[in-house]
Amino acid sequence: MNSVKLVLAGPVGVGKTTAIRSIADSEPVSTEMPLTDGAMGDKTTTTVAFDFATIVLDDGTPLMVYGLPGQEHFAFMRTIVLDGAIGVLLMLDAGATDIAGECEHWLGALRHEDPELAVVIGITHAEACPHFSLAPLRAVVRRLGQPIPIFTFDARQREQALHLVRALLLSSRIAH
Ligand SMILES: Nc1nc2c(ncn2[C@@H]2O[C@H](COP(=O)(O)OP(=O)(O)OP(=O)(O)O)[C@@H](O)[C@H]2O)c(=O)[nH]1
Ligand SMILES: [Mg+2]
Repeated sequence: MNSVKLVLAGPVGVGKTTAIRSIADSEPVSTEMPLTDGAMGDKTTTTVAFDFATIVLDDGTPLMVYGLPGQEHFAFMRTIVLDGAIGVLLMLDAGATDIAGECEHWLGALRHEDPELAVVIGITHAEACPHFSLAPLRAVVRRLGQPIPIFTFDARQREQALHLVRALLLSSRIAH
C-alpha cells in the first residue's frame, strides 16, 4: 500500500511537534531551535523547517505525517511541505485571543496552497479554558462553505492524537 501524506498545521505552540511525537512509531525527524523571545511555559523551542514521522495505523495504512512551523516567518515552508499531501490537521489553541481569526487565516492560507486538501480542525489546550466554545469556529467554517469537522484533543495523548489522524484520513478519502 502506498503511503498517504498528511500535514499538521497551525500557529506557534498549538502542539504540532508534540502531536507528531505522540503518534510516531519511531523517533521523528525534528528541526527545533530555541525560541528567540524566550520560553512559552514549558515550551522552549520552535520548529524551523518541519517535523516528520511515519506511522502504520491499526488497519495497516502507512502514513507519512509532517508538521509545519507555526511562525509566519517560515510560511515559505508550506508550499514545500504540503506538496503531495491529501489532508491537513489544522490545530488551534483554545486559549488564543482570536481563535476564529486564526482559523480563518489558516484555512485561507491552506486553500491558497491547494483547494483540494481535506481539512480537519483539532483544538488543543481546551481543558485549560473552561469557557471555550466551538461556536465561533463553526461560524467560520459555515461561512467558508467547507465541510470541516472540528474536535478538541490533547496533543500529548497518543490515542487522542491518533483519533484526529484517523478522522483526517477518513475526510481525505471522502474528498478524493
Ligand atoms: N495543557 C495542554 N498542553 C498541551 C496540549 N497540547 C499540547 N500541549 C503542550 O503545548 C506545547 C506545544 O508545543 P509544540 O508542540 O512545540 O508546538 P508547535 O505547534 O509545534 O509550535 P511551533 O513549532 O513553534 O509552531 C507543549 O508544551 C505541549 O506539551 C493540550 O491539549 N493541553
Ligand atoms: Mg513545532
